[in-house]
Amino acid sequence: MQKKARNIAADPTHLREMDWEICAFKIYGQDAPFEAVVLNRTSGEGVLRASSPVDCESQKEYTFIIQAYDCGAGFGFPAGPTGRNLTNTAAVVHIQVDDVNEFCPIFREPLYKASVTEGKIYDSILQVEAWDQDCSPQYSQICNYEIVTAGTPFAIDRNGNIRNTERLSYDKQQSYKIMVTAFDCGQKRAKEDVAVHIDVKPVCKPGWQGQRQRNIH
Ligand SMILES: [Ca+2]
Ligand SMILES: [Ca+2]
Repeated sequence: MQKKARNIAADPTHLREMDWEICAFKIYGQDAPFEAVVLNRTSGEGVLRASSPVDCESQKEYTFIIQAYDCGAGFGFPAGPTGRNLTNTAAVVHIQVDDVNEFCPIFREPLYKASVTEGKIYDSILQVEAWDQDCSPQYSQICNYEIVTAGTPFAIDRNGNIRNTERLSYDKQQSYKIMVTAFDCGQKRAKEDVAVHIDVKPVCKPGWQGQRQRNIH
């Protein structure tokens, strides 16, 4: 607004005005929660500030017109500035609301379950997924998943795909319960980790099948 004031001073048509002091700025825009206050009537300097809290999650950006009013006769009525507006002093203002990383990732499911056949290596046993309410990609995208439980024969990639890192044996362990967490791209961790239950299924033994067949016949 300082720049705008200098433009006014440099414009001879305005310098000829008897009374060209700036008495008010008015904002024209749909529900723009901003107000402009005159700091210096002579220079036209003012400050633009939010009249109520702005929240990136509610609205990411605002566009409105700001108009300066001189101190002509009639200004100051309760209904608002009625002075002559200075036609060169309208400006379009575009405001982008920066994001704050206030939300943690949340897993879409309260519990994940899968089963695998023993002896096999899987590229992906199952995929877990978390999401985040923040408005910017930086603070809402999930950049990393981690297995919290130590010493498990599983690994997880950046997309939440869980795979086994070794062949599992039903005789050794029939099921696994592991805890998984997620991080957004601002490194904010999920408030609650999620449990993943993986059951190991035995491979059918030929001898057992043979016994069964004999019993049937
Ligand atoms: Ca976040
Ligand atoms: Ca946010």
